[in-house]
Amino acid sequence: MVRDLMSFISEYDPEVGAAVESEYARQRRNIELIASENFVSEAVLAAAGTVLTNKYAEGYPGHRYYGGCENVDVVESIAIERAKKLFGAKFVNVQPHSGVSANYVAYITLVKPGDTVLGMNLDHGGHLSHGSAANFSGKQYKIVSYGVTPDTNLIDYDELRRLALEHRPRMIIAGASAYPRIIDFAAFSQIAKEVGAYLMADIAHICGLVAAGEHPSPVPYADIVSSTTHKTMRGPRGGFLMTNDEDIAKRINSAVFPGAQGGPLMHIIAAKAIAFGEALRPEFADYQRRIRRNATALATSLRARGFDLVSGGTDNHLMLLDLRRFGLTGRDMERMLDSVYITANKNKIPNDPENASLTSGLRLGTPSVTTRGFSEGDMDKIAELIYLAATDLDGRADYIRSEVDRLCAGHPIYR
Ligand code: DSN
Repeated sequence: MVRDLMSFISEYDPEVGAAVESEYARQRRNIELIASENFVSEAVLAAAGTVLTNKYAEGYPGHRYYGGCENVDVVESIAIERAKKLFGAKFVNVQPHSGVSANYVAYITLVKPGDTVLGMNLDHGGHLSHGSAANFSGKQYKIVSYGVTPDTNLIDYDELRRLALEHRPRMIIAGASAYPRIIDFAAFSQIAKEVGAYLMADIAHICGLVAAGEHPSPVPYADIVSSTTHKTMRGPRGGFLMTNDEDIAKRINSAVFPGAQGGPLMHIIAAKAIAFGEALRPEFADYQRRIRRNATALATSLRARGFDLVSGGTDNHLMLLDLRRFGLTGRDMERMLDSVYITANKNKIPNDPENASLTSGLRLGTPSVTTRGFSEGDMDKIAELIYLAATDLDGRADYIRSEVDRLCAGHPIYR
């Protein structure tokens, strides 16, 4: 199916078609270790390419601002009901176009510009939208940042509580995009309650793990849970929001539309519905278990080869390498790996001496390779290839490429 679609595009518009075909070839050729990426099923891919892209449907099922919405109403209702069942949430909004859009809605639902918000420091593993100065969050709100302890690199819950008591934030954000350990949502909730703050949990990275019970769920604790659908969740690119509070649910709905967005992307909502349906099947829980096992195996094999891991390892789908012992920056390592067909991203480590364009760290994740069917044994081989790239790229580049080729040929995508 994927090939047929690409051939169709290439015949119709060779210029765009050639770029799409090259990207498909890159995805098939490379070992993908970017922790936030994945390969969707053919059904999710097909749904994203349906005629639903033609339909305007501002509003919500049964209450739209346009005629002809009877079919997209069915699709959106299926997506909502499946997400509710999957996460045990009372109210779900599946319209946010992305994770940042979902977070923006959480802000405008719960806080006013100028309010104090306590979020995780970007350099300690947080996300741009948790208060970075370059993002709307850092520009419109008074941000206080918490982080990890220097000795363990684990979230410092004592310091979090101290900051909350000192600054009395209106909202606390729990969640991260480069934190390899379990997040204690119950502890966050206790602190938020103590200071009378709203709790927002951003599970964009760990969504699939939460759905499968491989990471504790924030749904019983948080006023709003925001997420993407495309990372560990393995759906189309997009966002969604959950709450158990009926009043907050109403405020979320009007904050999404007309507050922050116009027409929802109904083709993407169809793809989200399919992804939530896939996640309700038993094999999805097995997939999430394998993501974690592969991450643990990769972390163990990298440590055995002398790599330092921030916090010493991983509990989830990702890990953060501290490359200083190898005399490399994250940018060096990202480029070196790219040249041998292994894809990863540079990332700051806590208290990083390098700037954001260089960084001392590299983030690695296992959702994509696990989707391809890579096993724990393959993780040791990947660790070996990363080690060879870091220590003898000139001498071993051909060997690394041939091993990447062999591994990827054994686990093709979209057969
Ligand atoms: N860009 C995403 C990530 O890579 O984690 C976060 O938005």
